[in-house]
Amino acid sequence: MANFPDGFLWGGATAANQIEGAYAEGGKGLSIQDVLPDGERGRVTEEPTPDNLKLIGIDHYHRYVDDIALLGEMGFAVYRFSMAWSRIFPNGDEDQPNEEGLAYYARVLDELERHGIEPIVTLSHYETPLHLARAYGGWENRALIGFFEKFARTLFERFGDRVKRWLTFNEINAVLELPFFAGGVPRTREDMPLQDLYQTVHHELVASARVTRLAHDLIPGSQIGCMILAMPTYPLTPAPADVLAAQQAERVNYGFGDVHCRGYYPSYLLRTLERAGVTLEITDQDRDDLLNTVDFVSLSYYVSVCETADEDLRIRGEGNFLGGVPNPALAATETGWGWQVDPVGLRVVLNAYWDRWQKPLFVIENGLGAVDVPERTDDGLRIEDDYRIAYLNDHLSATADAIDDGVPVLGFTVWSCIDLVSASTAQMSKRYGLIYVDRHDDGSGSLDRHRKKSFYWYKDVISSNGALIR
Ligand code: BGP
Repeated sequence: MANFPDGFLWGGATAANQIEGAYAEGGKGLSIQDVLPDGERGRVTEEPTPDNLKLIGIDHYHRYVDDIALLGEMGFAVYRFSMAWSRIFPNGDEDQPNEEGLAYYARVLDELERHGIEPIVTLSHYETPLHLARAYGGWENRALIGFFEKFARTLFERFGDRVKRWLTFNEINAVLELPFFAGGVPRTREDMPLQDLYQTVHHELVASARVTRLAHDLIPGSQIGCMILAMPTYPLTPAPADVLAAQQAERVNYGFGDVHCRGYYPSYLLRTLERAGVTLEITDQDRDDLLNTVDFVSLSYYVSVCETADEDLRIRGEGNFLGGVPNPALAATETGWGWQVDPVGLRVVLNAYWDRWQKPLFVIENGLGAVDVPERTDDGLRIEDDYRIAYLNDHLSATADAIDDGVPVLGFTVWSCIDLVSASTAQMSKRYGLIYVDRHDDGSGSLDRHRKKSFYWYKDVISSNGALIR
């Protein structure tokens, strides 16, 4: 039996662009997601096109009252979601916020309060306003720091009495692979020299630190987290050259947490940049800003990868954006999308992060994207997603093991509580939810909600504070 501490924060997570829809309602401006019909896979359209499932999403914008009631039914202590930047500042560079957008999120918070669910709000979940991408070149431009700070200040001033936990950038390290998707930079990775890529990263890191300070100044008792795409990197073989290659690959991702938790660039990262001929523009003010470190580290965890020094073996497998060499020891445990399932990797990463940063951790995303095949019964649809239950059980068990190892883990929010549009592939058929949404890849479907078997299972997990986890 697994042991979770009293007060462990059980819940689920979503992102505005993957659930809300209503892409042009309520005064919302366009975000980069509105012109990315295939998710992160590269196609960028001039205007929103009807094949982009995110334009309607799961229509959460209109159905949030019922959706939140379902979260309440599961007994959620917390719910992590994002407030879409382009709902609050439609172009991103206005002086005054869009009151209709603020009113919408105030109503969402009302519903959460009604069900006793604490909100955790992500400020930026792959949702840069499109205008900031097109007119300014996205996060490659230092001007975005100020626009982001204004957005954050608006939310902190309006909702700071109701929201204490905030996350800055979702999966901040993803920008290394996906400059447009994660950073609003209208260039491909291949066309971006390391100099420009790391300058982009630097602007996001400074912005994250500046809003951390702002939250601490404006919101008594606020807790600010960074959010890292966690992907433990194992050596492909015990050969020392592979161990070194794995360590170096791991550091590429560690760099983000190091700056967030220590308040300055680690020497290995500065040295790597220097060797590559990169000279970052880091002002004295930036250095001062970076000293505002986060209160906790949140992470998404889906896959682990391997690394090798052998060029011939360095093939890139499928994975959560960053990818890596597939693990031969996990060959038989792929999801339908080629992601290798590795619950032990979660225990590995929780221990490694705690050892390194000594900040409380939050598993803010973990779950299984799978095809569900509903059966029609007299009382509706039945979805027997035992595979999802098994996946979550094993990852929660690994979380409990890490807690038992001495790692302070604040909570676990399932990705996702409800089916939504996938980020990487923009499909509905890659379902993550505990709640089924009747919508399909061709856009058809009633949008009705149905509780899956995992819904009832998670409800029992929460009410037993994890005692059901094996
Ligand atoms: C993370 C993102 C989420 C989410 C999840 C699952 O990278 O933060 O937005 O979607 O992964 O990935 P996907 O939807 O690509 O299957």
